[in-house]
Amino acid sequence: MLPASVRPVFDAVQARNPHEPEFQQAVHEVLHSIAPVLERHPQFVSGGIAERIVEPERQIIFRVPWVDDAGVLQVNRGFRVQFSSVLGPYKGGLRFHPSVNLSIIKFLGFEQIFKNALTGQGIGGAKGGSDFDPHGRTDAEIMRFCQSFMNELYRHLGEHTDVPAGDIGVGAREIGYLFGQYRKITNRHESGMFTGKGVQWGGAEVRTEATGYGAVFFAEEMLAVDGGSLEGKRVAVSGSGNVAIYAIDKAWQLGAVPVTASDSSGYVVDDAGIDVGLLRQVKEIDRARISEYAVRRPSARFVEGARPWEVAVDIAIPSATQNELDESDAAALIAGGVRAVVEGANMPSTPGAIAALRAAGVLFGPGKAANAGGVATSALEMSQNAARQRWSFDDSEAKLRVIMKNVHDSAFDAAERYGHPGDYVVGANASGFERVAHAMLAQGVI
Ligand code: NDP
Ligand code: 2IT
Repeated sequence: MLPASVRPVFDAVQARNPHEPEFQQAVHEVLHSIAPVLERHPQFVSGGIAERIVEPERQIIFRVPWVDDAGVLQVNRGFRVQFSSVLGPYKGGLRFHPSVNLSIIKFLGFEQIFKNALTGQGIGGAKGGSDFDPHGRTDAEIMRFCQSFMNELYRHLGEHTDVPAGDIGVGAREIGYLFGQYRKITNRHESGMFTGKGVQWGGAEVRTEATGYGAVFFAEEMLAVDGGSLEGKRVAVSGSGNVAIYAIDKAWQLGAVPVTASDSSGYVVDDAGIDVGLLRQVKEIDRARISEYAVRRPSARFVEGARPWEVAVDIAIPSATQNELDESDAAALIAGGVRAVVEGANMPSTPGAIAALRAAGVLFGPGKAANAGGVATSALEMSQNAARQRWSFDDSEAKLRVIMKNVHDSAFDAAERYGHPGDYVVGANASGFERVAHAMLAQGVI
């Protein structure tokens, strides 16, 4: 139940955005968490901060026409939701996936505001993408799609305006084509207008690894507060993309044993521990399905049409997509003895799952905090681009580690300050919101 103080804001969001369940879900959670913040800051209430923050500053929806290899015309829909620029230029990834619609882009853009605030850096919140499905498309088709997408989006971007990056379905290959088209149209080699670029042409070291590495650093911080560590822990990871691969990689490095990976067809469980080299070969190079991992690895088996939460583990790191871990998955994890759930993806746990985990005393690291290492390293990429510098891998990883500790501590402290000790959901939302709200008040009603 939402506290009465924020209920009218949620009712208005529901009335105004009736067909946007993911956006409503994200708003509901944040409003719930910030009710105690509003109580303690009457100026946020009189300044209408909550009413204003739930409405994007700008939304762009556009046609993306392109021609496939068979010569057939295709039309996709493109989105960019520029949610808040109060702390810096709009910042957030692009998602290419057939499920993409306005609700999904708005929930992601909304979450991004508070995540980015929590990093302590000068970046606003945005998200974009398309209902384009890159699976099974040739390189030439991907390139033509990206070029058409940028033919429209370029006019809304810029290093001081809006700086996209990757997300589901948008990795190094797509970023290359998107950046190249922007450069061609504008006649500007404007490095800071995109992050996640190749390290040979303005990309930052560690940006590729940052989200997965950051989530595991966050897990380490949470476990340390609880008197534990990653040493010897069995870890279930979902997904087998950018976030999952590097979460698995860092889990190994910090002494844990990651035993699962998945995609939308099912999951693999490997009792010898996931072989990162083989996983990268299968997913990044061969662009094959996760079942192929089990074909090539004797200690692994593929479980079709299921999710990895039925495997008994100490730590779960959902790193695929929204609402991929529901109440029954949470019950299975609890029955298997899970100690911590750390969200590598955005909003992977349903509200029912979070409630069940909380009731069982499981440590829970929400995506807004736990996966903030990706965008935080994007901000480091922007700094390097602005200064025409290139920092080393070790230096950049050390910076990421400090940022994740600060993100953890900000969320932990805010949870204590607002009377919910140990509740990182309240802590992350409250801490991010405080920063955004103060800036909005200072900058007037705009
Ligand atoms: P990738 O495209 O690299 O990988 C996505 C993975 O998730 C794939 O294994 C994909 O499998 C799986 N997946 C996608 N949709 C579904 C679905 N509906 N059901 C089951 N599995 C699915 O994306 P990323 O690793 O970059 O992103 C993963 C998550 O992390 C997303 O929630 C994203 O928003 C979040 N995130 C990403 C950041 C980044 O820097 N990249 C930063 C912070 C958060 P399949 O191929 O079968 O679709
Ligand atoms: O959800 C996210 O934080 C991202 N996809 C990364 C955004 C970014 O701008 O690096």
